[in-house]
Amino acid sequence: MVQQRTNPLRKYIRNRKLPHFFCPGCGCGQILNYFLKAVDDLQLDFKKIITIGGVGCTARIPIYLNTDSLHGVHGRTLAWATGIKLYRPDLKVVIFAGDGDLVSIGGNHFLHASRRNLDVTVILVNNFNFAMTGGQVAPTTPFNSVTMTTPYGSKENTIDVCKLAVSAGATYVSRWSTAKPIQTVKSIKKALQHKGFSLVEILSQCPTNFGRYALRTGDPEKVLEWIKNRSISKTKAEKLNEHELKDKFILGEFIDKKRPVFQGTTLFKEEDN
Ligand SMILES: Cc1ncc(C[n+]2csc(CCOP(=O)(O)OP(=O)(O)O)c2C)c(N)n1
Ligand SMILES: [Mg+2]
Repeated sequence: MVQQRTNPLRKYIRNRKLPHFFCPGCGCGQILNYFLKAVDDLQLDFKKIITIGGVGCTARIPIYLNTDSLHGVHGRTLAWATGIKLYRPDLKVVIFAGDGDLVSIGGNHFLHASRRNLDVTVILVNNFNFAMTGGQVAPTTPFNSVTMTTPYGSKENTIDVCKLAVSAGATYVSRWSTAKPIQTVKSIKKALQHKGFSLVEILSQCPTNFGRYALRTGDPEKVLEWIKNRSISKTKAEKLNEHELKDKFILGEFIDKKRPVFQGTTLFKEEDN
């Protein structure tokens, strides 16, 4: 008799029939898996985690999770997270944000949540474009890339989200890619245990839109290869000059420090804290 094996992480997935939201080869499935592996390794109480998604491919990750979750307006994940965290500081809030969601429409919330050291974890899926809406240019799109809205190549400078987070005041910040599962899981574990604003940026392949327009390939492996070829560790990057680092993605941890977390100024009386 053939023995049926169940994936040990299956217990964290909502027990209903859900459609498959992601395109073949999309990195979102891997990232969902990395997050669950981190939760399982840490044996976190899943009922004490709230997951939030805005709108976008990435924002659909929480739909699969058997946590209380919120799926709402594009770019406003950190506004909800602030409200939840101030009312229920005992809950762990995890945000799955697309690059457009976090630093384009949601850029202002991102600066202020970092500045306040809001005690939440942000898992940023950087697929270099607005994927769900068809592949428009995003603040993370590499310079000169062809996208659906930049047929002659994007002429806008790219935001380094990790640098932005560190300078705004976030207290745990790292960047990895879907090609680095061990480091990514380790980093998500650190972020989940961190008290304060933690950001794990994960560079991820979007074959359907970024691949097709910018790299002229819809092959997930080739898009992943492109990410891998451009990636360099922080230790190696420290020995290179600005010119040599052009077009490179620096992977590693950029900050891990302690600082008082935001608890609001008027919502709670001193004795409630
Ligand atoms: C207020 C608002 N503006 C714009 C949109 C349209 N919209 C939906 S998803 C999206 C971009 C998603 O890109 P990103 O956040 O990078 O997520 P991805 O799909 O790439 O994972 C946009 C512009 C919207 N739903 N709501
Ligand atoms: Mg995106």
